[in-house]
Amino acid sequence: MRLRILLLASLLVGLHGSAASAFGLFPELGGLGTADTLSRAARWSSISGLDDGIQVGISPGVASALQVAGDELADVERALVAGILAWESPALQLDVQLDVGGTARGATQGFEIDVFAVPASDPIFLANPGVFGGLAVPAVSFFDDRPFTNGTSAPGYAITGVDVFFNIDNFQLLAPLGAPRLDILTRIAIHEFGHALGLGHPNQATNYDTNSNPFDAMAIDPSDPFAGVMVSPFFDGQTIMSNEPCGPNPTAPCDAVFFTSLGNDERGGRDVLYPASVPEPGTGLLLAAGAALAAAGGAGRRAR
Ligand SMILES: [Ca+2]
Ligand SMILES: [Ca+2]
Ligand SMILES: [Ca+2]
Ligand SMILES: [Zn+2]
Repeated sequence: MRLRILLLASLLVGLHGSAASAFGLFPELGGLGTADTLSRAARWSSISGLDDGIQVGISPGVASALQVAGDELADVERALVAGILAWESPALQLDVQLDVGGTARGATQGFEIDVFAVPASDPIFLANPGVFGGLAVPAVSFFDDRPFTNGTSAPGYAITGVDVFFNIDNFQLLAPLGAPRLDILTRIAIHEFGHALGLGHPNQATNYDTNSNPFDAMAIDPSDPFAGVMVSPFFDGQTIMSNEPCGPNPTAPCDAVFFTSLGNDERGGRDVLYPASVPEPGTGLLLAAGAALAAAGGAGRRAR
């Protein structure tokens, strides 16, 4: 049992994608000031297919490959898709198809984002030995005139395709956890799709914020999304985009691995990269629903 807990702990450490922050950027750019870095940073754009949403193809059998004995397949599918759709905003729509033909390995082949589940022995995991749960491999290209989601444009990188891989063997290590492991699947899906949308690890990449408090909501002006955003050494180590949510050497899972919705860091990073010109509908309702759950003493696990 102790060995399993240690293996599980190492899985929780290794939630990260390939090279890859508040929020960070992925891939990181060097040698530019903050404003130029944020403006040029890789993101999806209408020039690379964002105008009709990002088509996400989940390869046949992915959810069943991530199914651990005791899980209902429908619950695994729901947990996976929920982690992907968690990123949606009026400016960022994801069109997810489960068990669909036409996915292809190669970041620019297949759907705009393809999702695969492969064993630990797959070359993609052998080539990235520090990675345990999942990995995002993006392709990016530079465009002289790359549109933002607020209708303005500037030179910069656009993400043109991504492959996301889950490690089948390591998901089996979650078996001792029981049903809450589905929350871990959702968290890992949010994390990897954060990379697929252009976000890095705030605990490793340069961390950006609008102030020195890593826990508050970032107020982003959609018409001027980089205004007031600065480099900050203060990050929230438990944020979903952190790859050490339980610290560098955890011996047991901490609450942060069960987070199943965006925190302030993720929302801030998303809204800087994908400024939405209209307020997000339903936010007030969601907050009210969250408060009601917390008041009921129920699923307060992700209320932050
Ligand atoms: Ca598209
Ligand atoms: Ca692909
Ligand atoms: Ca802040
Ligand atoms: Zn990562």
